[in-house]
Amino acid sequence: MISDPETFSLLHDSIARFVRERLIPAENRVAEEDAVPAELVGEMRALGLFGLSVPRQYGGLELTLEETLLLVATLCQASPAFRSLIATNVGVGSQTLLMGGTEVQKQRYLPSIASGEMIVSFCLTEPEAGSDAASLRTRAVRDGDAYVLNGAKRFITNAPQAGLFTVMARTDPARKGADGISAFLVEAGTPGLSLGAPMKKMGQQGAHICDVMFDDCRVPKENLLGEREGAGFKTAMQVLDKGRLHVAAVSIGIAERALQEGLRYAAQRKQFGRPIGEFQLVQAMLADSRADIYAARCMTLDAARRRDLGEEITLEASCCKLFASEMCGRVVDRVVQIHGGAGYVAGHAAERLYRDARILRIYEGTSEVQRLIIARELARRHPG
Ligand code: COS
Repeated sequence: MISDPETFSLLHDSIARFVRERLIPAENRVAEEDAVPAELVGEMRALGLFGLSVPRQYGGLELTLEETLLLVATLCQASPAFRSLIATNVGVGSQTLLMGGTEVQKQRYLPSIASGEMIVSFCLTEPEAGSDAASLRTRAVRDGDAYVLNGAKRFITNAPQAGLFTVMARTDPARKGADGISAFLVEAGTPGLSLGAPMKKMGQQGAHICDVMFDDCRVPKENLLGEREGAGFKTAMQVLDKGRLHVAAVSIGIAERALQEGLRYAAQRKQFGRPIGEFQLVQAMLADSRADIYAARCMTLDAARRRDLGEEITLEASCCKLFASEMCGRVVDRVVQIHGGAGYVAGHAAERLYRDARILRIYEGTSEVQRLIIARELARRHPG
């Protein structure tokens, strides 16, 4: 849903210009230094990018989901590392607070999350609990006016920069599945909280992940999300419904950029005396990519509009995440193929995009998990 087309169009234009003039020229530096330069982080904050989805009363821009995803797709025409920096503040981090937090918790943290002063990380995955998220083992035991957390979280996006961690931990060991899980707001610097070294990754240099460890980490009882035990897993799943649409938008943005690279190369590169774009087998790869991107875009915006209207979109979000991330994999692969040997050489955008895109089919639920969710939702909506 676009709430105010004129204002949104101005905002979209300014982000598109920022992507073109500031972010794309900085991509190689980000990849080489494995960091987003501080001046660009400042500009991203000034544009309000960290608070796109946060309500105005907490200092954000309060965009609808459709508006947010349109901007995310545009932002992702530059290296996805830029989007990754705002991803947890705009997506899973802030949304956990918005969907499950008390008013006091929201007022305490959301303004600095919206401004980008505080980075928030979402801690669900563990070394032994990936796709089977409900089997997580991190424990939270009530002790007087606090909970004591012990356990470890894995592959946590933005953890090296985070000022706040939303942590899923088991408060009821008698319940092995989802019911025994609660969510906690743990501030960086809390004794007993420590970080592993940033992990080296296949792609998306400039975006950082690491392990987060809790060793007798005392968290005030007021930082139990929603001050309610046992609601953490469901909140995490609701948040992931939206998160999966974000990943679909990222996939659309990366694929769009890859297609532009493919079109440019096909027009410039000559073989057999002609630009390779004049050969039908190359044209077919470009045409299939455009059709793929268009389909992903239509379905993702449709699901976002439905969510904006208050519909439950678990099935649709998984369809979009599955289709768009697989689509992006196909597109970047074709674009490397169009580039031939040059597409395999470091320093070319096609080679980087190929590596950057691989994680899309894995994080926020693998393609296999999305299929499982779609099948379950189908069975639920159409009982025998
Ligand atoms: N919205 C609201 N509630 C939800 C929900 C959703 N999207 N998905 C599940 N729930 C609820 C269920 O209704 C169930 O509640 P009841 O017991 O009251 O019925 C509860 O949560 C447990 O759900 P379920 O039984 O489906 O849990 P499973 O252990 O079978 O796990 C999957 C389901 C596999 C879908 C889940 O573990 C998952 O999404 N795994 C992937 C994790 C992931 O995406 N990780 C990425 C890292 S985080 S960035």
